[in-house]
Amino acid sequence: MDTSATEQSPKVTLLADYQQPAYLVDEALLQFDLDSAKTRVVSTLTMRKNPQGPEADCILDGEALTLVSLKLDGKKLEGSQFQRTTSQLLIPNLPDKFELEIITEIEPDQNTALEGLYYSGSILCTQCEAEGFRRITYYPDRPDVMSVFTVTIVADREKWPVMLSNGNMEDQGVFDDGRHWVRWHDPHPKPSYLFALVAGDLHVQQDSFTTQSGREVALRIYVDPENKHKCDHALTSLKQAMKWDEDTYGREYDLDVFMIVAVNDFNMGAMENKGLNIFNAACVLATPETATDDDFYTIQSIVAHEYFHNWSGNRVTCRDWFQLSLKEGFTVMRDQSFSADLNSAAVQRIDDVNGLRSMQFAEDAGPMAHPVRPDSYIEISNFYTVTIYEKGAEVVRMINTLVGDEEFRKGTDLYFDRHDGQAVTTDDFVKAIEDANAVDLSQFKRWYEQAGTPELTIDTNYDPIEHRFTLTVSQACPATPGQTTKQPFHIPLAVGLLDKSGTSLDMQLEGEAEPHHGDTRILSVTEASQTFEFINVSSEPLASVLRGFSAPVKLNYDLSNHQLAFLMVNDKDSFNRWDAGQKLIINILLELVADIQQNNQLVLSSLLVNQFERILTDKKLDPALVAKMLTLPTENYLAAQMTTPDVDAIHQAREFLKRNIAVSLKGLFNQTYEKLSIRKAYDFNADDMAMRSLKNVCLSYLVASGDPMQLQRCLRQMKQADNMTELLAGLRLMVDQSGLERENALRSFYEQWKQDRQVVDKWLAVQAASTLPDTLIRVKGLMKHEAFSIKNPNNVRALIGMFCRNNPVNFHAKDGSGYRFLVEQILVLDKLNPQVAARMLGALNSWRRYDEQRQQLMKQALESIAEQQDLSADVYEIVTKYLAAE
Ligand code: 0A1
Ligand code: ZN
Repeated sequence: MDTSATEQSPKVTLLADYQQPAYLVDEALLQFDLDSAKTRVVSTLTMRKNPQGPEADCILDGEALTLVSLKLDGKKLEGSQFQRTTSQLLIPNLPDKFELEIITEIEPDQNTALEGLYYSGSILCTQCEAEGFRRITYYPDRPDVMSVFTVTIVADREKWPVMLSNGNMEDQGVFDDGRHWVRWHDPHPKPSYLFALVAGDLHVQQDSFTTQSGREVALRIYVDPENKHKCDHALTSLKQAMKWDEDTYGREYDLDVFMIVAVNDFNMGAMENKGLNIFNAACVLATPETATDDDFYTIQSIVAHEYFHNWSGNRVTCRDWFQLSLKEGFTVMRDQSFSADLNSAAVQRIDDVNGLRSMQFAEDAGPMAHPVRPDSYIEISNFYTVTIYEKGAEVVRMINTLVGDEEFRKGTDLYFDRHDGQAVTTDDFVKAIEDANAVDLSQFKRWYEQAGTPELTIDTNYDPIEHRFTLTVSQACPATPGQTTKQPFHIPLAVGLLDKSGTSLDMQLEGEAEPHHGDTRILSVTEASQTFEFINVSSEPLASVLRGFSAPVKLNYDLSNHQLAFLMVNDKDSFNRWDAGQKLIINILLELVADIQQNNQLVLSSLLVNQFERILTDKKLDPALVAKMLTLPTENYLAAQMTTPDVDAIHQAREFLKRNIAVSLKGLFNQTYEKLSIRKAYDFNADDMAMRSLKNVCLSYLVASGDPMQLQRCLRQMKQADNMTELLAGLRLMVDQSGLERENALRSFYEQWKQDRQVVDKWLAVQAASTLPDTLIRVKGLMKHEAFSIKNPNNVRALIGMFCRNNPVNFHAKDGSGYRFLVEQILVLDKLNPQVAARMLGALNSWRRYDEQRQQLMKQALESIAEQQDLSADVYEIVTKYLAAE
């Protein structure tokens, strides 16, 4: 029976409804007759009833499939023996054990959603997480069904010389008719979301790695032949990651080969398919000429992230998609500590926290706020969020901080050992840490259950007679959709006490026999309000709290600008030094915003200029840290600090501050720039990267000073640069300057790099971020350029995403033109690629925070999307949640 279901409003999935699968798949044999227009899939599943499962019919998921035939234990099933809807296949009356043969056909080159099997450039590839496998064949497409896969691929030999799937290659051969075949076997049972297949005419870059137990693993990176010179960095990163996971977590790789494939069309960064990672080309390919330091850095961390999933995600996987942070939070935490170990730990922490505060805090404060372990969703693709990933990582990091490093490692050893080959929950993860260390994390688990960013308020008091210092910490967490009241969190609060000269004071709590030695100690905050009494404090201290950002919270701690300036140069904790500086800058900028709103004369803070001068001349400071400290917070972040953001005043205030700092410290910026302009060949190492970052910050101030000579210097840097870091830094500065020089710079950049997709995306993004008033017109023009295709997610993110998310003055133009533009694009994108469309909607996340006029315009924009018939579940979920009553 074939029922073409009529479209209803999409179904909500609830954690509370979780049931074990009714049927399990022990073995999956897949045969692909491959071509881009039509691929035939023969799936032979050895299945059995789950003894622990509910009494229910066998239901297989399947979408956008043509069913050719269905056989049960070798016998063809007629249409009356099963039921089919647009998303499921139900087979009643099955025995306890049976074999199903399902033949389906799919059309990879019609697949613009990039889920399932699709065609990218000239490569056929798959993306199955979270629910893409059901677009390849009918299957119980849920992570708690784990099976051993054997995959045979048959295709034309000329067209598809390389054919890959998960696991180890078992056999291959050639037919007389010009086709060839290959068989891959993955001995590790896995859920369908980790299935992968790739075919194409690919270049392979090879290397090898010997594991700690002495096994030799072949490493292969597959790319389009034109990119064969761009694989070295990813390969080095992979070897670093393999070694680090052995040293740090005792995790060894478990197949004979580890493969990475780069594709141009990909919805996300990369995917950890067992033994066959598929990457967005932008997250693998790099040469100094085409990739910036940030790109090199990101590639290193994404390669590691996907590799680390081999244990945190693949060997131990998620029971259901509510547990997504089980693998993602833990794996991000692991990749962050890998990057911290390999590069500058301070800079890594600053970047991680900066990202968390600007993206995740906004998510927590908006209509899509959800816990690290959500309890409902409409479309799971919408939950690959900064909350699941970045806040999830902070949650695991806090566990590590609370129990200690050795204890954490004992806990993860137990976790991997206990749950190897299983699909488990975040509770199982926490339980393993508890059991290995006899600690109680029951209150801590609220971090997984409660959404929202807790706010900590710090009050201090010093009694000079008793030499007592009292630190009172109160916590509160704002209501979020569906969660009005919250219970107190268990928060690790890292603190240090500084005396007037900046020296650390011993910290002895009331009741302790001995003072704690060391600059920092962790206080365990569990109550709504809690007081810590420090005794024997010889002089009035200044407390440095939340060192290293020990918990993902907002801090209300009233420090004067002078105290912030003091911490900015004296704090022992690099993160808090940076953070004090940022808070000082924010205070100053918000005062400037108020002055602009009241038409007051703007005045430059000499306090800030003095501190900048001290930092720039501090020879002991890592130049990378100096660069971070001199970087002003983004306009978006400033907007998040205001009750009602004033986009224009923020822009003006920031420009004013930057220009005036530049003018005041021009000599010093000049000198530092010159000192750092030593010509030497590009190398990706922490020291050189640090120098380039500071050099580029200096250049940005010099250009901001308004001196026309500095533009020439910027052009000179571009001309002389032998690397993309310096070239792009120059171009970024040029795009905010109207005039012929800008146009020439853009034109010659494009002429030089038009063959390189990664570089062209940068060229698009740089223009979309320009603060010049004609940017939207230019963005629209660029959408017609040969370099742009709306079907390519990287192009969309570079141009439309950059404009809508990172160009607040233009996107939030008072006439609503930015919002209308976004609506038009979302409606087009939703028909092509719902995941990408839904992500673009994120630009309107904070719409309720803006002034009345902009709110109205953004509301209209959202309503005009909500009104559409046939919206994807992805866009439907976001738009309805955004519009839902407060
Ligand atoms: N698991 C991947 C992320 C990912 C998720 C979904 C995708 O397609 C919709 C693709 C990749 C990771 O964490 O890297
Ligand atoms: Zn991941």
